[in-house]
Amino acid sequence: KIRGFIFDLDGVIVDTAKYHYLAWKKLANELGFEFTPEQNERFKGVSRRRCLEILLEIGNITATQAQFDRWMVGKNEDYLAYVKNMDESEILPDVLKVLNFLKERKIPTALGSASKNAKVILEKVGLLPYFDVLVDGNSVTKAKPDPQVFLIGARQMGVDPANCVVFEDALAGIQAANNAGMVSIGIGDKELLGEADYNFRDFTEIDSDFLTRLISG
Ligand code: G16
Ligand code: MG
Repeated sequence: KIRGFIFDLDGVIVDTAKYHYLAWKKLANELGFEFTPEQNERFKGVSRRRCLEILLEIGNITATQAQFDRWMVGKNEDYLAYVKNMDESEILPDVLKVLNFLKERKIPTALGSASKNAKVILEKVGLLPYFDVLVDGNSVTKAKPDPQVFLIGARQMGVDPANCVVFEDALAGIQAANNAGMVSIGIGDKELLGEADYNFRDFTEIDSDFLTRLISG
């Protein structure tokens, strides 16, 4: 029986990956190399610090600590310039349908994201009131596939991990949910997310019958 619902942010609720991509691409170009959308796939669900490490590997660049820190700050400023213009039109299709289903039934919800900007993004798109618990990049020390982010979310909701479900678009996130002993739902490419308990292309494929079955076990 599912008692708590946990949502990843980027790729599940909103498509901020496109803004992350543009900000990383700008930095790569400034450093003199190209960064493609295909390469950006590796950045999904990965912390900002780890993304920069991967980017510098791609460009074959060694950075001093000071440069590394400066590039982290610069990328985030560029990213936040995009976030600043976000509004409710960027909520992915039928996400609100699912959130309203849960709200009407007073079922606990949590956000479980690697992003340190999660709260401001939820505010921008008007979804902050839909979440009882926020666990983001500011409150975790271990990255997905470590289950930490989702276990904290379950504890703060007051729900046993075995009674939680997680919506995720990244393989590491599905693995984190599985490692937490939760039901995992892959949102996106089934080929990439085959380890999930259930797979859907997006929330338009999730109907109230499915949600009702989850909560009535
Ligand atoms: C998101 C994105 C990642 C990004 C990370 C950290 O994860 O998918 O690409 O690097 O957040 O973001 P920030 O730089 O805002 O702290 P998630 O877990 O929401 O999919
Ligand atoms: Mg994601």
